[in-house]
Amino acid sequence: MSQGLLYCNFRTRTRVPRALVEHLKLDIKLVDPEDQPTEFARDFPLKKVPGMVLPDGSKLTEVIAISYYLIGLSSDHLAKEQLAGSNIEERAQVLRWMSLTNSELLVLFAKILKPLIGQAPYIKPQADTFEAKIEAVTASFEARLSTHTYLATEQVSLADLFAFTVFGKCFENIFGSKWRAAHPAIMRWFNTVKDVTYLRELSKKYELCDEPLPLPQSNKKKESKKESKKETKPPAPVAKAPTATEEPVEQKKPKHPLELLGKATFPLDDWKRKYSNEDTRTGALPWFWENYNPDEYSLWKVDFKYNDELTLTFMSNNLVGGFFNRLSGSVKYMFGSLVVFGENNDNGITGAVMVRGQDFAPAFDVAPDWESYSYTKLDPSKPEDKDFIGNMWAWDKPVTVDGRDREIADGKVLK
Ligand SMILES: N[C@@H](CCC(=O)N[C@@H](CS)C(=O)NCC(=O)O)C(=O)O
Repeated sequence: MSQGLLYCNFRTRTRVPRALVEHLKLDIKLVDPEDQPTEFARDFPLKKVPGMVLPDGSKLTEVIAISYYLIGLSSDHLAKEQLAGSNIEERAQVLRWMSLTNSELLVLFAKILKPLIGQAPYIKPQADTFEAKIEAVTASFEARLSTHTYLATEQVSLADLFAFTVFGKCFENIFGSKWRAAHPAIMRWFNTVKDVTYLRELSKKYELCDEPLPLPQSNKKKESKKESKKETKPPAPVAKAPTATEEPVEQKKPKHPLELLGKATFPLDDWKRKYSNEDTRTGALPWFWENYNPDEYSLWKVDFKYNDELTLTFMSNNLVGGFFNRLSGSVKYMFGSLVVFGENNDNGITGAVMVRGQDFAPAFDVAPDWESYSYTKLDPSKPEDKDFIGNMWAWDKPVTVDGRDREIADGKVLK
């Protein structure tokens, strides 16, 4: 009998549970909430991952509880003891570091990141507080790791696996090279844990950023204006602290750079409706080629750069879903589709996207992960490029990659 069902996707808290299922060879069904949205919302009204349905129908939430439950299912006693701790002291230390990672490090990371990627307003005093708090939290990791190889015990435990996935996200987005140089013990530990089999297979290589993500554009301007006026202006009256309902002036959204190109004659919204409502080959595509205006829109082949790090096809498709979500700020200037070709543990991501203007960057660079993809301009006057675009938008034929015909396993449309 199956040992249960685990809802997981690309989000950070699902990585360790998924790794445990794979490495402990548990008979657990992995389901993406997007594939069973009704059941997921019914069973997990908070709609957070990970969530587990146990064989008796009861529900389990919280990454720490789920991780312990999964380990408990394994018959591998050595692995169990190593990961969860072999006595009460060790188990308590594992829980301690997992909890600190989950409720402090990861939460502060999200609070710092969201304003930088446009998901929350940027309020400087709040941002400063979060920065100070995350510095204090990471200082306790640095202190522990200055005198010990691992976080909780003398071996790699669950705490290391989980903290690794969270630090990985921090290094990609907010802890740049300067920060990392100032935390040598954390870096030594991160590089040691990186090679643990539990993580090697499921985690993509984290691309450590040099510089943290920049402040939102409007804030940067405001800040430098303030700086230059500092000496000439009398002291400003004490500013009223922003309340939840009161957006500071700085929050005004900057215009999208593609707005400057003016209104296009090609009716993008009509095209998106046609694509959704009509048969792609016989209805939508003929209309598209009749109306497409290459002076207004360019067409791009988009390829994921790290196909050899992809594992399950549904996870690759989630990656595309996440990328498209992060492109939402530009979607009114874009249309396209990326597909996942191949099968589990041998798949890749490619596709065709149309963007306003002749450059891909202004449309794509709103997504923090846009540089994980390569962009090659397509010329629809060439039959092979035109065919590629049609195939990527119709999904009805295998795609040829490096001379191999690969079946399309899944895909997502950006519209
Ligand atoms: N307390 C929960 C938090 C779970 C959680 O927030 N998961 C995030 C992904 S890392 C999520 O599903 N967020 C979706 C949302 O908040 O709507 C736990 O520790 O597992």
